[in-house]
Amino acid sequence: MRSRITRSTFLSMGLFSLCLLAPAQQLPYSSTVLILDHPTSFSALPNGIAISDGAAREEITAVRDDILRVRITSSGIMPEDASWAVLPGPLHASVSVTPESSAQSFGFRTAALDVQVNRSNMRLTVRDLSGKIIQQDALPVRFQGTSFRVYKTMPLDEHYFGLGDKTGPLDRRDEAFSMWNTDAYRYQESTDPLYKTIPYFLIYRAGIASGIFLDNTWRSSFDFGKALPGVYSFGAVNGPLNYYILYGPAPKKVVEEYAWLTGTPPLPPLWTLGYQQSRYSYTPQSRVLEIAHRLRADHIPADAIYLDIGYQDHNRPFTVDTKTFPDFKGMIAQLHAEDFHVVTIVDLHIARYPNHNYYPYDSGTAGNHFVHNPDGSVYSGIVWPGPSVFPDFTQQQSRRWFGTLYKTFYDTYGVDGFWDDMNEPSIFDVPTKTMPLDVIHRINEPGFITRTATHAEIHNIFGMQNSRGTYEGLLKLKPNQRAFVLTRASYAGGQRYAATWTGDNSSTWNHLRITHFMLENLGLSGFAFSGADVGGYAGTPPPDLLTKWIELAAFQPIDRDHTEINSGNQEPWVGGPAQEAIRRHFINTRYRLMPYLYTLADQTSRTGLPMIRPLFLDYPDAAADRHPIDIDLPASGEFLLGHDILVAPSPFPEEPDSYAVEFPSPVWYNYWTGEKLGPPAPNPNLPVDQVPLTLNVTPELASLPVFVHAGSILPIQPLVQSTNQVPDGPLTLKVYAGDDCSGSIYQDDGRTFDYKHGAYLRIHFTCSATPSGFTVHADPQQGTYPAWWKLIRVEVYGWKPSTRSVSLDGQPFRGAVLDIQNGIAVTIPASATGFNLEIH
Ligand code: NBV
Repeated sequence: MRSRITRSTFLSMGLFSLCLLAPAQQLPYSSTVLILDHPTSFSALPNGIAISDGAAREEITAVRDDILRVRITSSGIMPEDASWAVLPGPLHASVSVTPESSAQSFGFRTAALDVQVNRSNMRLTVRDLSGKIIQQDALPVRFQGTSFRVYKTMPLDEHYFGLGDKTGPLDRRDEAFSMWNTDAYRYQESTDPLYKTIPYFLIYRAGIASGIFLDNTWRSSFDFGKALPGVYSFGAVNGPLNYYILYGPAPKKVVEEYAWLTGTPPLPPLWTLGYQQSRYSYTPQSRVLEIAHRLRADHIPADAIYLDIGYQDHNRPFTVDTKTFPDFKGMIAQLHAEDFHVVTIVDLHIARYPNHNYYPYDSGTAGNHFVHNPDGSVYSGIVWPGPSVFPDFTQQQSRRWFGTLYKTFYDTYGVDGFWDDMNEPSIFDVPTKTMPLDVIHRINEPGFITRTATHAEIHNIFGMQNSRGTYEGLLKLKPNQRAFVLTRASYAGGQRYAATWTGDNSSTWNHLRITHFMLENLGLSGFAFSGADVGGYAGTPPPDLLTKWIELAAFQPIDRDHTEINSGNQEPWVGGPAQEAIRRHFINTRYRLMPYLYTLADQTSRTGLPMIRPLFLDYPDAAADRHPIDIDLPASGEFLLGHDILVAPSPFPEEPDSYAVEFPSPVWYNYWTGEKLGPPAPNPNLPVDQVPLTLNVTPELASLPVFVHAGSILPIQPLVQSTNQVPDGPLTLKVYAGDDCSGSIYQDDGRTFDYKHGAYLRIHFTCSATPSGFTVHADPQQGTYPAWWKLIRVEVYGWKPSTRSVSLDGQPFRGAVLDIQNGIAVTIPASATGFNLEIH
């Protein structure tokens, strides 16, 4: 049987409109349709199977027992096997499989999965070893010209997460998205596409998670039952049909598998977890210092000040406007002396400014580092500096050259981090907002065939390669300093080079409401170090909105207040002392929680598990039917900071109405008071294990409901005004009695890579309550980094002492058992060999 090849006129697009398009913008579709539904041959491979349908060939292979790869070519020739996202090891990894076929299907088994292709219609079904369907083709794979589409069945109770920074509800179900990196100033809840292309999503159904990663850099699209009910689909306009299937069943395992494929984010410098102050633009120099001084004078802890484009001479990257910044280097030295770090924006476009000793342009031209038009001339587009040229970031040598441009700012001026904006790339005065699709990029890269590629192929990775050039350049300049890069555009795997933010959001309550959805989906998509402009970028927030935003952002990975040009001031003191006091309280809380945040950042950098998380990631069994409770209205405002902290703002933050907090497990504690909540009272209509713990909350401006999971041990430090300061006083361990009680602390110098050679500290804690007493145990310290604390104050919540006698490492201990709100506290000497504290 032959595959069906049909030719049809693409009437729905309208031939007339097609004729009006300039050649470079012409649609990449032809009318030739190829449907893969008549397999002509099957063969076994050591690591999978191959199927032919006429000239078309499909290969399904096992990368690991729990990760499959599907590659399909309509021509029979597999495209180049190279990836910007997948690390070289995983790209070439494979495991051997056990062939397993029947009269109906041809397939194989791994230690985790059963993979079958139907012999008559070529549809793929992936099951777990108990026979549960994980993923199944709903329709045949379809090629149309250069484009392709894959269709999967969409059970009613399945939910979809990820896809990077897309807006809309947390769950992607019933939504559709396209991937085309776009400068989306003032985007709203339905705006698409946005800045990043992360063609990866996590699938979750009744406690079982899997994932799909389409590794294709061309314009792609994802549809979750919007076009065809009961079917989700994905495809791209061109490029390889090459996707990975990741299998959990635990959702965390899928996240870790995606990190195994595409990399984890590096451990960030500690200061980047502090509060950061930004605006477009703090200028002149005196205004920058004024902001810094006010933060210190008002005792608002802060770690970084950002300089937006206003510091540059005529917006030319790698320059300083010496009229407004007469002593740039001195200003930075002064900010350093006051414990601030400085981040400068450096856009990727280089001003086309010949014959003026503008080194970035002159050296880039001499080295032939800029992208070209099809006729071989250098492409030029209008951006902030006026006519500009664009580094060819897909050439290793051009990235290296670009990386050297940071030398003066990084080495001489002492700038601490760099902010890569406009790298979709954004181009002014053209309707497409970007380069023409036929602009020519050169690929000159280990692992890739050396060739040219059009902008249509490179567009979605341009920002990622820009941030890679920045990151790797900074590491070259200071090999033992952790580099900090903040990028707006990126592609899957870009988390290896840069943190990110959600672009030009708005100062509205609705944007505050959707921020955590964006950050959670970014985190599930590899970008764990992310933040939204606190207070909103476009417009001026009313004081209450800014206050609430600062409260919430204190519990999110990157906490940067930023706003646009000509908007009202947005610093923490704006709106008066009463508002400022609330904001200070929450920023103080973040700084006290810094050991917990940094310990989480360390976990993220090793595992890829995000800092801000949807509830189902850590509590997949929260509901009896194991649906993700994040999609329930009561829980839709909630998010987790790590496993232990639950933040529960109103799901509709502008409304004064009370709301119910729904907890993902039966016992939690109030973070602010230590009060124990739960287990829930029995409900005659429900089995005991199905009664959720809920709490009714009346929203107040000055408070934010935050809870701690029973069985957590949180490390807390004395308040500092910046992460440069060594905390003065004991380390506090807040111990919340409960089952499987544990916690840990990770510390190092916060700046260098010395931790890779043993200069870190990691201590694991456990606790248990027995009839005879309450025990808190610390394992011996791992690593050689010295602790800053000499004393540890152990606070225990949810347990009452009887005799108040205390023993430390088996010896009677004289220290007092103090009563604190809802708990007790004992202070003991710290020891690198660990301790065993028993309270009776
Ligand atoms: O550099 C100016 C802005 C920046 O403040 C913002 O954060 C970026 O998302 N930038 C966009 C360029 C122009 C915005 C209109």
